[in-house]
Amino acid sequence: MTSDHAESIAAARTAIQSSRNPCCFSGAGLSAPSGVGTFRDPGDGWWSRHDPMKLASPEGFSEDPELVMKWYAARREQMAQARPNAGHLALANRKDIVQITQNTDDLLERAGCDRLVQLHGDITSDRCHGHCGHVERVDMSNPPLDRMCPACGDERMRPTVTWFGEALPSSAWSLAEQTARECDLMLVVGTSAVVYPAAALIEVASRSGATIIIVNSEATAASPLADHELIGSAEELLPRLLESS
Ligand code: BV8
Repeated sequence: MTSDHAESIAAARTAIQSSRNPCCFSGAGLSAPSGVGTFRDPGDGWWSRHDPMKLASPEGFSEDPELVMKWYAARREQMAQARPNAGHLALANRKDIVQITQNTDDLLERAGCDRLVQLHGDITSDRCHGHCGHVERVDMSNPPLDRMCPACGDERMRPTVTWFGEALPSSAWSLAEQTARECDLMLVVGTSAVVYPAAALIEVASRSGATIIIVNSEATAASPLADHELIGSAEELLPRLLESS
């Protein structure tokens, strides 16, 4: 840990300690140390092997439902092996921090976060693509493949996640927007900040006067908004930022 790194951690810690209404906005980089693939990191990112607009979209699903469900099965099996890391646990121990996440895994929940807003849905269940309302939890270590909805039989089952071109869950979005407007500090963790409208929450918080602290392994599109930017792994930095000394 270089000395200026230690100084920037100390400055960010002071800002967090004096905040009265903190929130956290997280992305795939928070779960990466748990072995869950990110979306845009070169090399192992999920999108590097597949075209996101093809696999995480209604068009891609109707074009090749078997391929899409095989992609989700691979991701689910990877997530089934994952455990919450020190970053998840450090966040879970701070019950004063509202968690807004783009992640569809259940690691923040399993770490013990109870104030959790999942903007892009939840990969641990499937629902009827035709909105008959049928939902079922899936066995992540033995995930289902392409199949028709057992309730209506008219449409296929698909993950309860928000695909490109689909609206975010309205209750989650309005809660996240209100939280971003009212917070006095936003901790932005492990996101490339390129997916909208989620990434706009950082601008909303900044415009409302909140202190923006970014924890990421590289600079991102949100870097210009940062009051403090800590470049490094969330698994290592979050305990240093959040744990009481
Ligand atoms: C909407 C769920 C309107 C699925 C996801 C053209 C066509 C269609 C739409 C659009 C278009 N152009 C623009 C759009 C809008 C589109 C969009 O933003 N596209 C972008 C990509 C250009 N948005 C949408 O379509 C949204 N819906 O606009 O609807 C509408 C309104 C009303 C009615 C109907 C429609 C829906 C967006 C949601 C898409 N779903 N996922 C699934 O998971 O399969 S997005 C996907 O990206 C994930 O959810 C993920 O969370 C999200 C963001 O990615 P990140 O989390 O940031 O991950 P990434 O890999 O990018 O970055 C990780 C970062 O962590 C990196 O910086 C890395 O350096 C860092 N890192 C790595 N390791 C660590 C680390 N940092 C710290 N520590 C570490 N150890």
